[in-house]
Amino acid sequence: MKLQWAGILLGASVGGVNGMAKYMHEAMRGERISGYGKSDNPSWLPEFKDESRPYQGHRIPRTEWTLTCSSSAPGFPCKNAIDGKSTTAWRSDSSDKGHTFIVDLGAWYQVGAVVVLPPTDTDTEGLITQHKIWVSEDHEKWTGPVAYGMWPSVNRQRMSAFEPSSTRYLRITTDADKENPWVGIAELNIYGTLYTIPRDPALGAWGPTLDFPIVPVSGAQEGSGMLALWSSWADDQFHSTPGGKTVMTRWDPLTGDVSKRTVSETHHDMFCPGISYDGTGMMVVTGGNDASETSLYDSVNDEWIRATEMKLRRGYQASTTLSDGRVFVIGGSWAGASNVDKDAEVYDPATRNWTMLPEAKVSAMLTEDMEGPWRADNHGWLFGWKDLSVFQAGPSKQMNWYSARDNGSVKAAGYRMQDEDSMSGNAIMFDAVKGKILTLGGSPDYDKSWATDAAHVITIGEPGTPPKVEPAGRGGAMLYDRVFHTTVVLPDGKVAIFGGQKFGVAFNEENVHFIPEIYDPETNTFNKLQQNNVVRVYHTVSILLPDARVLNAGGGLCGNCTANHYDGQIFTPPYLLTASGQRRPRPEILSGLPDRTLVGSTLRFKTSGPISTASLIRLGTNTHTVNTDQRRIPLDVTATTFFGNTWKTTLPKDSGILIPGYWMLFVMDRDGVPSIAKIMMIGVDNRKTIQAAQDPLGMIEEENDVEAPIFPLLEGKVAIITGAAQGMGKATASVFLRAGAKVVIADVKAEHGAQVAEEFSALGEVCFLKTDISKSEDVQSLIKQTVSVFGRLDGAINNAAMSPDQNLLIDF
Ligand SMILES: *[C@@H]1O[C@H](CO)[C@@H](O)[C@H](O)[C@H]1NC(C)=O
Ligand SMILES: *[C@@H]1O[C@H](CO)[C@@H](O)[C@H](O)[C@H]1NC(C)=O
Ligand SMILES: *[C@@H]1O[C@H](CO)[C@@H](O)[C@H](O)[C@H]1NC(C)=O
Ligand SMILES: [Cu+2]
Repeated sequence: MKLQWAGILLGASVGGVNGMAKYMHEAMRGERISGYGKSDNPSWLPEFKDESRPYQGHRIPRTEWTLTCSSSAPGFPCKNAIDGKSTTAWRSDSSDKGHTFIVDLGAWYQVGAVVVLPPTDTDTEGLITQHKIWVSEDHEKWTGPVAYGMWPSVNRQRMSAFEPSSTRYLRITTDADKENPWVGIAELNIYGTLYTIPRDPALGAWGPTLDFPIVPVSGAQEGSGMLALWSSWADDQFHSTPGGKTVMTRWDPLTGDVSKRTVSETHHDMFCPGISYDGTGMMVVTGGNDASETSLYDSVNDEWIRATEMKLRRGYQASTTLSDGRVFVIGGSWAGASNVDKDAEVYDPATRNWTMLPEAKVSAMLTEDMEGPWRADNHGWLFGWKDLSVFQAGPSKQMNWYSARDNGSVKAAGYRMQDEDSMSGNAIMFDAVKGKILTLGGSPDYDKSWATDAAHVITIGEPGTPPKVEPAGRGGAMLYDRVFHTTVVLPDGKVAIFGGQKFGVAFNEENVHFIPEIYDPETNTFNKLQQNNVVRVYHTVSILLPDARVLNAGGGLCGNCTANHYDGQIFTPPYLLTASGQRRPRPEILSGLPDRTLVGSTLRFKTSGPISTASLIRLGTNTHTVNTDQRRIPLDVTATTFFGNTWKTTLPKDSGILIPGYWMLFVMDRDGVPSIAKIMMIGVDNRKTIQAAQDPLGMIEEENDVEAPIFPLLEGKVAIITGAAQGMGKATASVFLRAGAKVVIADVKAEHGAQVAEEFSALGEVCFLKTDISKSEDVQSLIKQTVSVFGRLDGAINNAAMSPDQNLLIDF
């Protein structure tokens, strides 16, 4: 403890030293360690009975505070918010401009949480739901929001916990809300820590906190770019479900908007489900508390759709998407009886029906859990692979190859060296081209079990062949023993690992890891990332965002227990930060990438500056440590350019590697700084799946009239198109480019021609040559220049209305 205290003083910022010293002195005297001084001895104090208290947080004494509120209703002054009595409150007026509450703490503290008790006598009137919290050392420069989002709209104490920073001023703002024209605070308390966490941008950075109206236990990236997160039938518990509904929140990373709704359309309590994006981009959520239901989520239209029930009842099963876009599900004895073998079945998006695979036996993948069969088939580490196969990498010590052909099959695939059963460990395909899977930690039993630090790289090849297993990191180990941790593959191929415990106990918050780590496949090492101050253990999720940051959220969902976390935190990986913690400029994808494409296609696109690599990461879905959707495909890019920064890349042809569904394409510059991703639906050249993809809701009855992909028939050919600055000639140039040809746009209109060439530069190699085709010497020079630029000439389309010297152009 002594050492840590020394660190505090060293770590305190210059402005904070005096305040900290004073606070430290009081804290060390013991009696004021929670701030209960003579003059701040409230009759009401926050209690943390139904959520996790601010980690190592101490209530800051309120005697020196000065309050400023944007307005006060008569008889409800600001100061009522800190008078120690829960029966008196500050109330704002009913302004439609929103409200602000500013606290001057009178000194500097490492502030890390705000706890608000709403007016206790008004039911839901006056509740603050949407809010933003800002902090400042000097009232001039405000940092934040350090936390924002939506608190649950029930009349009870609510909290925002954020990374502690030196703060003297704290500002809470709420937007105008027609439903709730005024807001109130019966009691406001602020918590500080007795330590600072040194911040090193080279290790990444934490913040802001997102406050959610639910405890998010499951979450998914959406094709829309938003995030969907959900709990169970209630926002805080999964027990005693009445069934039939789920509480969901959605976050829009662009606007910061957090919304809430109850999903009852699919009659499905989606707690503890299997989740996979099928080959049409529809999220398929199976089983859980309502163990036979299937819910489909069309994120682009924000619509939940009920599908056929599974053949078997399941909870804690795992699912993965096959090379043809169907979804394979296995295990799940946690719900719907554990005396039946939960063998595999397959969901087909084209018919929305399930089919059993009676020979794809679950018995091959059971662990020897001390709690018996209801735990033994939970949370499989599944990877859809070539030719309708599935590689099962764990958590059982036995690995297996499954196949979804005919009646299904299973074949043993060896062990992860000496690894034990690794329940609630993580497995992630960080390089699908090479078939590389990283496995991390877990524990032999689901509950009350010691975690391991075991880490392996498994390389899979052709289905059914033995995989190669190698130790990952020094001695085949992570830096820490972890179970209930979460893992995200980053665009650059590194793998970030968050939270978890040393000794895994559900809904327990001891033996917790606050230091994330990152695996670098190039050096085969694990390294520390920036520490945070919020516990993330059982029931947490981590999801890569399209802007290459990570959301690390949730924990708990245990009713009136102290492990509930109604929030998430954004982690910014080191690749986005300069040495001083500023944002590094990112490359930008400007144009050329389609919303939909097929496996094997060649993409041409334009960026704002030079790039060196690109990668695809499949949209992730995460619950209970399992994210079978997430995988990464490194892409080679080549420059194709006259105008600079136009690139070409070819996608893998095998849909067992490039599993159909939604993918994010990131480009990275020379320093490894990733762009914001372009989200694309990548399909297989299979009419049934393409049709379902165009029409996820099954509304189109006619033949689909989608623009047919243009096949690269003219790959490598060089063509001149005259009169291509506009109209037919321009359209022809576009078709030629999309068919793979290199095109010379010849036109007498210099300005138009150059513009068209620039516009088309994302489609392929194109240049403009000003040519008056009525002049023989111009035409001679056009041909000469074309050959000198492209090395050859294969053909010409004389679209312009004239020919030189009134003669027809011959074919070259
Ligand atoms: C799907 O299942 C439903 C109900 O079992 C059945 O009526 C329907 O014919 C099936 N459709 C297909 C295409 O198999
Ligand atoms: C699948 O199993 C059924 C029932 O046992 C059997 O009749 C059928 O021949 C099997 N199909 C294949 C392709 O093995
Ligand atoms: C939690 O406690 C409150 C107050 O005692 C009670 O109203 C609520 O129903 C409890 N919730 C659960 C999930 O037990
Ligand atoms: Cu659970």
